[in-house]
Amino acid sequence: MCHRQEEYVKNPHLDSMEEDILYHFNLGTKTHDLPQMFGDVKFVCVGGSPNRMRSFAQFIHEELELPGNIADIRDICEGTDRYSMYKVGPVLSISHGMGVPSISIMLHELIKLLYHARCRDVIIFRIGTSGGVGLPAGTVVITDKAVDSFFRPQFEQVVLGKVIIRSTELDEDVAQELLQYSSELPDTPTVIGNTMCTHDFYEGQGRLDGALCSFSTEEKLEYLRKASEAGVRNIEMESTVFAAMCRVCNLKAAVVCVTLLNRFEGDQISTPHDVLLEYQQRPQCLVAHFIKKRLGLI
Ligand code: R2B
Ligand code: URA
Repeated sequence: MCHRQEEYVKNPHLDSMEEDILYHFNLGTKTHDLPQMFGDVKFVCVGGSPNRMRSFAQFIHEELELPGNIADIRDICEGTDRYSMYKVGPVLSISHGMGVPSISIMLHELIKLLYHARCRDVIIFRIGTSGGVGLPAGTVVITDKAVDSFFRPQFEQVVLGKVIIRSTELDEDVAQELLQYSSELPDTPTVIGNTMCTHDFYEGQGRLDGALCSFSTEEKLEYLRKASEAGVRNIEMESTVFAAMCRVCNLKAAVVCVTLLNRFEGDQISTPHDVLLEYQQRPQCLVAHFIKKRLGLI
């Protein structure tokens, strides 16, 4: 039996547009042959920093033993400095900046890109950093549910002056598969848990060290305890909108973030730079391992 995969986009207006300009990528349907450029993409990895996503592309190039030189992997979005995008074989690596508005603009254009390129069966990963809730620094958290600051598994978007609520559940099978593969990797302590997404790094995450702070140490710890009771294991700034948009658009998605500190013990990120770099590679190694397994390379 032939199963027709649902389209990734959910917008009836798109079909009547003569041209679609993906403004923040500096790409477009008239100026670029998107099916030719991206039609074979099967895995998309997104993360905050442009440099990290370039090194991830180089790393994947080596892991997949692709031909050519890593120095030749160029930024497809070099015509704009909003986002960076690298393609290595079936893997696309894109930066999304910090916070919900930045990643949501990127996701609108990415999901349209996958649609215009007629991609099929794509899995998308957010690989990032986070603050741990009761976990030692360096732990990888695979997100079960992305929750908001009230610990609700939902994302609220204001559309035409009204609040639209979307669910933030992620793909359970991909999460379980990632957890299983983590046990095959050295130095990759990994858990599955809820990830809280906030709209601020300082007050919004209960930090005492921002330019403003309106609460006591005891109130901060009480909030973190409540988060922990609600199953929250880490805190970052993009997971709810990432989960919500991918879910509505039928994209299989997972969030894999390493913790940089235990928020019960402090707020400042004081770990040495080289240790932080090693931590940041952990989600990359896990996702690379997943991709290699799926491609039958290991
Ligand atoms: C994790 O790290 C960034 C803040 O430092 C933010 O983008 C996030 O989600
Ligand atoms: N990213 C966050 O959003 N919070 C942290 O505490 C660390 C990284």
